[in-house]
Amino acid sequence: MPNTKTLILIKPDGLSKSLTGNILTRFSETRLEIIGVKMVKVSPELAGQHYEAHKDKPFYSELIDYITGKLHKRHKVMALVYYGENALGKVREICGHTNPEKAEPESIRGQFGRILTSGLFENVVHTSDSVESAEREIKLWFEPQEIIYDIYSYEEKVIKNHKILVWK
Ligand code: FUP
Repeated sequence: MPNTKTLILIKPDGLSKSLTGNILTRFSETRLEIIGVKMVKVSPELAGQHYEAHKDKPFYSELIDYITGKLHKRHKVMALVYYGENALGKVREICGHTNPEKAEPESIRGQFGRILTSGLFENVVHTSDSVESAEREIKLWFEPQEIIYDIYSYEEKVIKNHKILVWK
């Protein structure tokens, strides 16, 4: 299996339930490498770009309230990039099905997710679902210098005498 990379978000419900340590332990069993990590206060703009594909869905505005932290009054998300052999597949398996009721009981979403009365899946973690979405999402959440390996090409730009790195 080739090496791949994937974005993981520990969503506001995961943080408010104090699941960070538990979730990271589950991922560490894969022996994959963390190549980027940070806490993010998610803006409505970032949330909208991340969930662009769902903008016409009935649950879209609640989804934005969820990821920006409005729903849990906990305005932060932990974003991580994992890298290694079949990272995408291994991480997806540990996370489980998007719908917590369909997720394997021992998966993160099966253990800790729930469905709100509104129908929204409160599923603790996000993870990329393909090589293409991983690239789009990692470039959305991280700057080139925040990732320890050169996983995608980037270029240097000079803005007001400051050098910055931007994804190509
Ligand atoms: P995933 O790739 O597993 O993050 O799932 P999707 O991109 O399909 O869905 C994004 C988010 O929308 C999920 F995390 C939860 C929410 N969602 C619902 O609440 N109801 C649905 O029927 C589908 C998705």
